[in-house]
Amino acid sequence: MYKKVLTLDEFTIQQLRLFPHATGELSALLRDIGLAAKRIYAEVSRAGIADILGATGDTNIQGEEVQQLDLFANNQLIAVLRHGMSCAGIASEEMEDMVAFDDAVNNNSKYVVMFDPLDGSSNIDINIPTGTIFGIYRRISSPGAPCILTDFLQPGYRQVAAGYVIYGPSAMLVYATRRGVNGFTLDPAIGEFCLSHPNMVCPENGSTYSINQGYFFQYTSAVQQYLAFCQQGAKKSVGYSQRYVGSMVADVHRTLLKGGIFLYPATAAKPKGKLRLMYECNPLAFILTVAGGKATNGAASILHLLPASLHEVTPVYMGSANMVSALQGFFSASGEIC
Ligand code: P6P
Repeated sequence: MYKKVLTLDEFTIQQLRLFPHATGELSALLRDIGLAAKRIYAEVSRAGIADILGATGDTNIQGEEVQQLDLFANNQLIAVLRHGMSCAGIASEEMEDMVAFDDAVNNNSKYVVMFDPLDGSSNIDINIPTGTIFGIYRRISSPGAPCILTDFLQPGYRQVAAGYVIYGPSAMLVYATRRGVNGFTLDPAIGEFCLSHPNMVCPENGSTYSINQGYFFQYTSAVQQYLAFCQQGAKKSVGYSQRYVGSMVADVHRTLLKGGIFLYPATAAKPKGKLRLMYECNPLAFILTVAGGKATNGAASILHLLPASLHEVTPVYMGSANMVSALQGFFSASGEIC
């Protein structure tokens, strides 16, 4: 018996049918992002063949070397969102300032989108999974005029939807609204994202912790004690294993599916953390939280941090609720305020 598998387009339209009051703008936005993701994956999966590997010679606002594929991904997302009718403007890891799509149609759109177009792109040359991360907010400013910076500087809990696309052995788009988290795997035979992981839930517990052990002596004592707990746990056959891809989307995707905890603490070299609040931590924290997980900066929920600027960074600990809670116990015991 052939099992009907919904495509992303069919799923978003089905959601629209369930909520007749919806205007369809959010569904259209998600389909636009899915289209950009297919174009990005086509290039990422050809990176070794097409002349698109390597750096452009520029550095971005983060002071990081811009890879050619970063720019390609950034341009694909801007193109589909500007051409669509659901996005008033964007902010990107690759660009210092926000971009208002200042035209008669988009000025009346009610959403803005923030994204990291290709997270982990430094791993492309060695064929390690990378990803696109995005968060969607309802604009605060009045429609009819270009969107403004205030529309972007909102706490993560105000995201209407958030998601990522992981470009690995297959391309998979995962997105959350308040109604749940769903995963769509790209079927190359039909060129569509198909619903492969409905109603995703983050297990309450897991058996992996994910952190760059190389910075151990730069971490605070609470983090060091927690890592020792994870490692000693292994002796008590608790079975904690360390897994670290070095590509946030890949490490968080594994954590969402299998449980576990992902940690990127502050270090002596990066005392405020490395990962960006607005277009890395907030979208992934939203997804994990809707899926039943937790996400904190050590002192507060990631989703309740009030952003002061587009590119600010934060320490981040996210994953299985029970594992994040256990880590928070180490912060409380040490009296550490992040
Ligand atoms: P480190 C990739 O460069 C990235 O932004 C994230 O995807 C990843 O989690 C992190 O940095 C890795 O950083 O310091 O461990 O190399």
